Amino acid sequence: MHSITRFLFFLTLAVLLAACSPSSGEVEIIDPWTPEAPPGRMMAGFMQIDNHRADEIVLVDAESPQFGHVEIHTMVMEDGVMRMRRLEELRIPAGQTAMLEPGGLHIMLIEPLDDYPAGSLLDIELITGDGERIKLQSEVRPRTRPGG
Ligand SMILES: [Cu+2]
Repeated sequence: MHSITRFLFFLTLAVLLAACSPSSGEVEIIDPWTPEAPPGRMMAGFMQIDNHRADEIVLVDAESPQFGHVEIHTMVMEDGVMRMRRLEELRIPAGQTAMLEPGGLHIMLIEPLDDYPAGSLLDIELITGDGERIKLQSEVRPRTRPGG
């Protein structure tokens, strides 16, 4: 290759790689799921959130068209008992991961507007302090029985 051709080739390659790399600013939602709950009861949203951005993201709220009310919750120990608490801000530093899993952080899906048996898909939007909406679909899965 002529040097100018080679230069343009590598320049194009570099631009393509930059556009595809996770550092181009993606927030990745991995394996969002929700345990099945009795009809009418509130449900929980679990997932892994990877912040591939160069900046911290701050989640301040969440919404779902399938629930009357949605909150971000954490678990805290109070008088020797684990209790759920609403979290005003869920901060995920640049390059870091937040795990929302049973016994810890979760999205609390309150006031279901319908029944959502296993196999249902729940539309959830995570809302940042900047008003950005991160959309995801959480799959309702059968509750696994202890020991079963
Ligand atoms: Cu909760």
